[in-house]
Amino acid sequence: MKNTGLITRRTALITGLAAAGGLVFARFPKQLPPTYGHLLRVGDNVTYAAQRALLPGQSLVREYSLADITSFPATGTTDPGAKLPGALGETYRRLQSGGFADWRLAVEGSVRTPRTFSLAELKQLPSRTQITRHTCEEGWTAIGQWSGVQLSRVLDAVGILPTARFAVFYSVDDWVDCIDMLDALHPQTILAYGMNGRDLPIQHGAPARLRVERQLGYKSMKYLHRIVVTDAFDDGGKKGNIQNGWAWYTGI
Ligand SMILES: Nc1nc2c(c(=O)[nH]1)N[C@H]1C(S)=C(S)[C@@H](COP(=O)(O)O)O[C@H]1N2
Ligand SMILES: [Mo]
Repeated sequence: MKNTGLITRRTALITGLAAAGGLVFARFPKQLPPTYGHLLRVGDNVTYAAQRALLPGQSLVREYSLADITSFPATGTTDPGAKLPGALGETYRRLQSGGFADWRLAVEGSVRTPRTFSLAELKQLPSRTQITRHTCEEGWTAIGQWSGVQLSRVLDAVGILPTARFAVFYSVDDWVDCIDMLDALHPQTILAYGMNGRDLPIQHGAPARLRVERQLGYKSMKYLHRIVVTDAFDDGGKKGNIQNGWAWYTGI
């Protein structure tokens, strides 16, 4: 009973925060984050709302010059061929030994013409090169140059349906993660196949990785093999961020 006051106050605070989030959202009804309404994730709502309110539409992150490029550590999975168990590692080793000529990126879901892209086909699309700062949740940052194709070009090529709201990414090392259409169509969101003027190295996600420049490093998925456009949020289940205790939206 002694704690009732405290609990009530805390509940009131949380309710108040949720309400504040709701107020902000009243102005952005189409941009509710999928975790909206989950009290323990009220921070996601506020961050998301603040980002969307402060950064109108598609503002660009800062791009640096060649002289700013730093050394760039590789984290998480850095050698799928050697480290992944069984068929996953075996498949990657085979693709790697063939110079990724047999690698395919499937793009499907809420699209008019689902298809796969070879690396050569991705390289035929107009390219974009950007020098950006990567921020890892572990506390380090690094500046690197990324070359690839804008995700929006790939999505244009398959024709996303008007109901599409998210792009879900699948990696060789079995991560599942998604971003909303605002980030998916952002001009600096690219499928990178080059780094610092060379082919994307194995440790950095060869043959192609995502770069989501307005979010923390772990949203930039390495070793892509499949993209599914969806109308509804997909938390990726046990392979996704949320069930592993990570925030889905990590705007910086
Ligand atoms: N498939 C996959 N993508 C991933 C990771 C990973 O382990 N596997 N690590 C993430 C994290 S935490 C960061 S900081 C960056 C690291 O990219 P880098 O290894 O090129 O520095 O990739 C992200 N994407
Ligand atoms: Mo990270």
